[in-house]
Amino acid sequence: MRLKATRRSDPELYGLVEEELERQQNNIEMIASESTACEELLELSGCVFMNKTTEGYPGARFQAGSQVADKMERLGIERARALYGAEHANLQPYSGSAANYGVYAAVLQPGDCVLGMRLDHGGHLTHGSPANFMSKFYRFVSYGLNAETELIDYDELESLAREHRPKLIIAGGSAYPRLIDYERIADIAHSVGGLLMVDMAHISGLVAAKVIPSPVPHADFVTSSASKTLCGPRGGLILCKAAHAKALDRGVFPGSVSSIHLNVMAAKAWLFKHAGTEAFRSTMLQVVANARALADVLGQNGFRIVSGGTDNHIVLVDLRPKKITGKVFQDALETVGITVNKNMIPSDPEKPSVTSGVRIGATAVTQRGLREPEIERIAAIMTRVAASPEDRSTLESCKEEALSLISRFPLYPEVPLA
Ligand code: DSN
Repeated sequence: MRLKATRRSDPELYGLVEEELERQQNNIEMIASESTACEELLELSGCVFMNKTTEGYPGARFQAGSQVADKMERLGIERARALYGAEHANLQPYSGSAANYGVYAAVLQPGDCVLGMRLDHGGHLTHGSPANFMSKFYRFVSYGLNAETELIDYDELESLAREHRPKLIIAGGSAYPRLIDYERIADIAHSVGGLLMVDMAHISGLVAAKVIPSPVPHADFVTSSASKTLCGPRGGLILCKAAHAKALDRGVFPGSVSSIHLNVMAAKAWLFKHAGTEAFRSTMLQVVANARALADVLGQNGFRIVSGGTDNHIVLVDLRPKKITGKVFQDALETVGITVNKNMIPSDPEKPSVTSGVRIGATAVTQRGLREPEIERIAAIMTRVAASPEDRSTLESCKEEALSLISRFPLYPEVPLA
């Protein structure tokens, strides 16, 4: 990439960036939370806004010299609101997790009850996992999936809400491949005097492109990171109803963040314009088509697809019919140049470091231009690897095929690499 100064002053570090670029170029990247940042995002993330310290909100800053930052933050907020049809937007959270903390800071008191989806059923660490420090402050109760359909068990969710009367219900997660009935969960939350927060981190690009239904009309708060299907920089955002705007802004600053990462905010502001284009929509439509093609072919080849398919960018695969674990499959695929992550399947008998499944995402490969024919070839490679994860000659020939496939789709076709 264009790291000319770094190349001169720190060849060692420059070498690592080059090495990572080469890794990304030569591998088929299918981690569901990843995407490829375009040149504008790389530029803006490193622009001079990085030099400016500012806290507070436009027109009410704690540091002088924030006039331009004010204009940029206002522009980003307006673009985010327009993109999602939201009444209010806050772009200051440093990440999707920090966005969730911002909402908690806005509406919860220590000891309050929160109802979120189980991590091993597709939720997120910040939605109530005992491993996350939020569980020290709030009383998290978890709902999960119906054992047969592997869809959210809305009846269980409702009865837990009636029993515990949570102040906040959280919908959304990291490994849920299906659509969510936001209206129903909002009704449940409001009927027990609570609020609904939807964490749409994984699907916010698909929502922006109107490829899947939006939680915005139904949820009191919607949180997201920008770097998953939204294909943006690593940062967070929160949308909310106007009635919660003041509380939310206080929950974010001074509640849970301090000085703003203005450089990343500038990249977000660019993104919110770009994500409203036809080009972005057509990429998102293809993301879903590619994920469906992957689920179909893997299913035909003897893998069990959790919930029977996908409505978004995620395919969650149960490997037990193949008699291998998530760890073995992830490692074997890495050897051949396909990057996925091991993932718990619902009610997984294995521990999180082993797992019975993998989670596969279609976003980054779709950005590179892969369509159904290439996805079918990837599924065929995955099938061969699953059959012989320790056979060196199988892995060698799969590696050659994966490299020859991905080499036809440059990661940065229009960017000079030096
Ligand atoms: N939860 C991680 C993931 O989905 O990969 C990142 O937020």
